[in-house]
Amino acid sequence: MTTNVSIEFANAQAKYDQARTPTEKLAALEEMKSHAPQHKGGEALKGEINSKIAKLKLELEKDKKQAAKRGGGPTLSVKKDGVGQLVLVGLPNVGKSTFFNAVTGLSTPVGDWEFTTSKPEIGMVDFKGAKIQLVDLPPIVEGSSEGKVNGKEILSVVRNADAIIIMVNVSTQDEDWRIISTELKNSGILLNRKKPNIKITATTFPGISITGKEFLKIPMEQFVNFLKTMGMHNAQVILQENTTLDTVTEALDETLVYKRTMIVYNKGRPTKRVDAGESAMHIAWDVNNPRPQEMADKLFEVLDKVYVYTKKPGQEAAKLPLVVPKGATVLDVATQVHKDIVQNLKYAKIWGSAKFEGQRVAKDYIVQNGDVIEFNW
Ligand SMILES: Nc1nc2c(ncn2[C@@H]2O[C@H](COP(=O)(O)OP(=O)(O)O)[C@@H](O)[C@H]2O)c(=O)[nH]1
Ligand SMILES: [Mg+2]
Repeated sequence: MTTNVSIEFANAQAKYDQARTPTEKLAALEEMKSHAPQHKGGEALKGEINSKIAKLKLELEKDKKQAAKRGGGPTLSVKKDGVGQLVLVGLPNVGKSTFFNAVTGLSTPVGDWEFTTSKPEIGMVDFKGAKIQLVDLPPIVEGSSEGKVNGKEILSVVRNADAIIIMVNVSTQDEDWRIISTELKNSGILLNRKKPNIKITATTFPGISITGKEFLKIPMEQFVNFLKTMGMHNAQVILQENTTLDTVTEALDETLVYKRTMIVYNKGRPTKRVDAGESAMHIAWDVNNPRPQEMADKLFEVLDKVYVYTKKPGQEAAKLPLVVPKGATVLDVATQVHKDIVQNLKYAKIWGSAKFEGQRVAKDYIVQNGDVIEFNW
């Protein structure tokens, strides 16, 4: 565009050049507009930006009509089974199938040939009698997100999984991680983080009202302009965390999915971790010391669920655990057991996480791993 511009403008322009989606481009253009020079040439530049914005708005409309499938193209699906579905992701030859066989007890082909695994293999991992589904996938390579070696199909399985196990080779771990996280990101799969917390609701009042302005880290005008560009003219916005154009862009992008991840380091002893986000889990693994039991515990932990045992008054607790989402209450557990219990539940007794064994707790008590719950109804 022009040469005589500020650093802020140049930064925004760099963002524009790197933007992948129309929404990201729009956000960058809005930022460029607010940093456009004030001198005469600046007006022409603003005009140029405005016409780009108008064109993108049309593109965005078209995109919406094509439904929210990022990347589009071929997909593959693996039917879910058990208490949760985990997928094994990694570059060729890193040892995924070897790990898969060790924890599932199956014997799918393992080998030095780069593409030994050519389709998803499904296995079940025993966790205290509950079954976790583990899917061994063909490898991810640079360019998978563009369709290289069935990348679109493979990544569509990853998108649909409950959580992801990423295996890296210790001697190339940073490069492995860079390639895998980039391919996942390009497919709209973000790891170990939450969607930015921005609530936008349409209102019947004209204009945009913002609650939590102190969280806005960009000029108000830029923010409001961006929302209007995105078609939001009458809206109530609630901000609860620091907000920039990047975070709003992400919050508005419905094609993104968020997954919990465990990084498994193979073929050597790791001396540091890859930068996979705060909530990522990390574990070293070695085929000569496979520790299937410990792996099963870790796989369950990645799912972010809780296992409990139910019992009837005067009887033994169930042998098989019941698996519920983390944060589930006594009432949530009852809902999974029987609707009669839900309707007539008076109270529950808990052995395990309660202050004392057999303590009476209310229906909204949050259950913990290993709790025994007795329903009284
Ligand atoms: N040294 C070593 N070799 C391994 C380990 N795990 C797997 N391998 C070898 O690495 C090669 C590729 O393994 P495979 O499980 O097929 O990898 P995949 O392509 O990721 O499924 C095979 O020759 C395995 O025997 C490990 O922990 N240590
Ligand atoms: Mg394999």
